[in-house]
Amino acid sequence: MSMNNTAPIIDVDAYHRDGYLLLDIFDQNERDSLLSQIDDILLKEDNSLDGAARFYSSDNQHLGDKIEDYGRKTKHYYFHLLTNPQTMSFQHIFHNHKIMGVIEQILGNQLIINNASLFAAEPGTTYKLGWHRDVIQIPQDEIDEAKIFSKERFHNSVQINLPLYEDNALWVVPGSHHRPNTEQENKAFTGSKHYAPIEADMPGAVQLKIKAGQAALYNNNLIHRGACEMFKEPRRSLHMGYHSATLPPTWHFYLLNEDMFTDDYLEKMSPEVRTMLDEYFICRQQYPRMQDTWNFCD
Ligand SMILES: O=C(O)CCC(=O)C(=O)O
Repeated sequence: MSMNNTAPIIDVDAYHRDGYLLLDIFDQNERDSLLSQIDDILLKEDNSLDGAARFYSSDNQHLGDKIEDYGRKTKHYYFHLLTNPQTMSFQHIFHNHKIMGVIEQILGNQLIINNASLFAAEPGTTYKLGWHRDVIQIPQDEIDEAKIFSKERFHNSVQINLPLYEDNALWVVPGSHHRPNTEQENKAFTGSKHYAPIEADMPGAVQLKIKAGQAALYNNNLIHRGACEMFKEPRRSLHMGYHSATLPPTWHFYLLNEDMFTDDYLEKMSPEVRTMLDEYFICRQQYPRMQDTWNFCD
């Protein structure tokens, strides 16, 4: 895919300095249309919302939820979109020209999608994911912070959150993506290199107030978390990750479960999404070993 000149121009230096950036992406019509495509699938008559407010731990949210379970518990849901035939009606978002165009300004061209999900919750839900950097695939004793969180190392991955309602649930520590943890941050992590305890206080934390239709682009090496005491509006936030095929991928690239791509599913995809998936698998053949992405030579 090549640079699209209708995408907004972003301040790439500010993105690299802070590790994140907010920008306007969707107008009201685009938002409403996406929202109705999503809610048509999510709010089926038979998934009645239980309304009982209690806290469900979100630690393992990345394992993914089932669409038909939506609302059975008052919890934050995480739906995988790349591997789910039920969510095909809004897979066009993966190749949206504005999204691709802004990410190309950071990573260069030949973008490959490697993650896509939907965060969804109903008003009254409490959501707390522990502070982390997205390094969960790396065994803790192999995380060499000075090597992988540095200004010198180009991080070939951009993550994007795209809320369709105002979303205040993403918290970040600005600038933490290109340096190891400070002593105070290490204290907050209490010895873990993956997740801090849910109630940990993180120094320098900033809550991102992302308006409906805006996007937060971020370097997912940032110390960040998802957390909201109580959603006042529904949460419908799309979440995607890309890298450029012009450079080796990072560990974020390896989350996709290849077994989910049955011939039947691949055949039903739109030609654009099918091409994106074909490009993903070509890249995966080129870089088959996830552990090379952190055990690299200087
Ligand atoms: O809920 C969010 O916005 C952030 C989720 C998150 O931290 C993650 O998926 O790694």
